[in-house]
Amino acid sequence: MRRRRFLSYSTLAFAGGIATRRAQSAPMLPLTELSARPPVIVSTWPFGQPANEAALAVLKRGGSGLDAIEQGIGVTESDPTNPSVGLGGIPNSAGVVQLDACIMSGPGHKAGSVAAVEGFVHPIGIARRVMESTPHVLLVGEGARAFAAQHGFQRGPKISPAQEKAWQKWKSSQATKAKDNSNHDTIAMVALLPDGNLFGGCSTSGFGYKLPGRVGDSPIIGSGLYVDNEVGAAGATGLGENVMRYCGSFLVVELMRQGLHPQEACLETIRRIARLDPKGFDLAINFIALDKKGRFGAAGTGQGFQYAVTCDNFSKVLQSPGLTTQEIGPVGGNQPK
Ligand code: SD4
Repeated sequence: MRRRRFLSYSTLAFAGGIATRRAQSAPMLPLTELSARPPVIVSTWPFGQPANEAALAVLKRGGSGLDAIEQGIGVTESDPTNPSVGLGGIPNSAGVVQLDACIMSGPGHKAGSVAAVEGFVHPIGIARRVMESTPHVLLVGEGARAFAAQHGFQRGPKISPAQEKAWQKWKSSQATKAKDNSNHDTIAMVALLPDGNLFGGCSTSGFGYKLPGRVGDSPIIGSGLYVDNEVGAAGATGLGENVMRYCGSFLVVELMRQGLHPQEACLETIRRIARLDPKGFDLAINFIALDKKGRFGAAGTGQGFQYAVTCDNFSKVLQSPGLTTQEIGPVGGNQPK
């Protein structure tokens, strides 16, 4: 019973974020134009654009791919007005912001990740430190917090004043209204450098008013992010439970390996999930992808997903194709056996 209530609250909260994004308009380019000479940086949502631009500036100054990802995503994490990434994000049901993040390096196929970490401004930096200075990939909760403290990471409040107010309201009404809980989104960022190497990162405050300890797709390698230096990189945003049950980003990369254009790989991943899932297209999931040739793309369920692409001569927010209305045959796990 309590579980059912949690799901319905959170689904409403989540839907609010997607609706907010849908209000903005951006061009949808044909497949032939979804390509650029590296460096190319692709990230989720319009708020990814300043993050991409910061990442590109890092590369221009001679920074590494990992520096670009860390500092680019760091821009979004530092924004106290962003209600879905960093400590300005929506808290869990106990009123505490628990952050998830991961980072991957194509060279060496390295990965680092933190989940449900409280009170630190830059989970992406902590994830990188896990990758670079421990034999592990993922640290969670109290262990991640202690690690971050030991390594001197910047601390922050457990919740922002604005989110505290919204949480108090949510708690007293015990009913989530979409308008109170907009922007449940993640920054996933993937980058291709001129030397052909790929990098990626992902950071989020996750699902609003989630159960304490809930971990979504974002810090899970292969779900919220995957980088394969031979093929390409992909990242996800949306309802993590619907991504992590399918290893979504891994699947996008594997479809690129089979020769699909990154946008087709994102679309096919969503079709595959929708065919299997009892929810059909009612999944609230979105993917971005970038391949080794500098081709990129994105797709989402619904109509709302926008993503940002930045390279030397342009920086744009683009609209991805949505799959709600597309006729692809039976979905929702109802396909003939
Ligand atoms: C999560 N995938 O924690 C994240 C949230 C998100 O758009 O990306 N929302 O499930």
